[in-house]
Amino acid sequence: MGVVNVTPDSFSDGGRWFDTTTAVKHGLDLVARGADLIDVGGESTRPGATRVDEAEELRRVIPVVRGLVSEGVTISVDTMRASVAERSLAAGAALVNDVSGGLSDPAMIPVVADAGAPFVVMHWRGLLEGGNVKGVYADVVTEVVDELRARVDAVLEGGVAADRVIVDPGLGFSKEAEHDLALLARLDRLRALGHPLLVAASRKRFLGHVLAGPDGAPPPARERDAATAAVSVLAARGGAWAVRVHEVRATADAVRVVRAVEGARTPDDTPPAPGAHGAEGTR
Ligand code: PMM
Repeated sequence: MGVVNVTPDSFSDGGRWFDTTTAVKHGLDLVARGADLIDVGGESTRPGATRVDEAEELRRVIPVVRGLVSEGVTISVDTMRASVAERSLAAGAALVNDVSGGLSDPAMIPVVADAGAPFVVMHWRGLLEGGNVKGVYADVVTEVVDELRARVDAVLEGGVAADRVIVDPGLGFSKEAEHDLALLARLDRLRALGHPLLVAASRKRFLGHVLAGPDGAPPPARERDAATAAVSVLAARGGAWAVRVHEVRATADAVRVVRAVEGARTPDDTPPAPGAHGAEGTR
């Protein structure tokens, strides 16, 4: 899933694809580089971002959805507003990606249910205004899994079919780097929810944290694409359905390599037991 943020202020690419023509062209470029679908968003979710009004969000998103759909691109719309989801679906979008998992707008779940569209339900503890006060966990993996399960139940109760629900741990949303890493270490627990899993790590703060130099300074967001591709490999190995990324080429190549190596396994290829070669000699 390639990202097209039609915003002046997104965290890693704000302002770059802000007019319709540039945004459509960027979406097509991402498809050429290997994206299977494009996630179009008109509102930044970065901490402290001010919400855009509905009319402005529609103005940003709908022409880009239309433009890409007319080119045959599969579109996901990244929005917390039911009206934007509804208009995007009418314009040909295939999927709704709501970072609030239907919590932000009570009309969202009925709109998605009526349309029969796939719905990304992300783990979310509210808007990130005033710092990361909600990002406190005793056991982040268990809490995120439990809270996601509760959201999935609510979405199903609202009429969305079970086979339309996609889950997402919401990396970086009310989470510190240690929380994001713990979640990536246990993708199996998220997979056990029984729904396709979306992993959206691209260029996020926790990668900056991992890559920080001796002075503690993280590299800028646009220099985190190799790190993002590493997460894409982990996600592919962990059985994720999709990864949401800003720079598609590195991820598409990385995932193809994972697939090729996995395809080269023969049925009797059992991996060696841990430590199996330790006794024979350390080189
Ligand atoms: N993160 C961002 C935006 N949309 N959607 C899903 N499903 N999951 C995410 O983690 C997510 C998202 C913020 O990233 P950006 O502003 O850098 O694109």
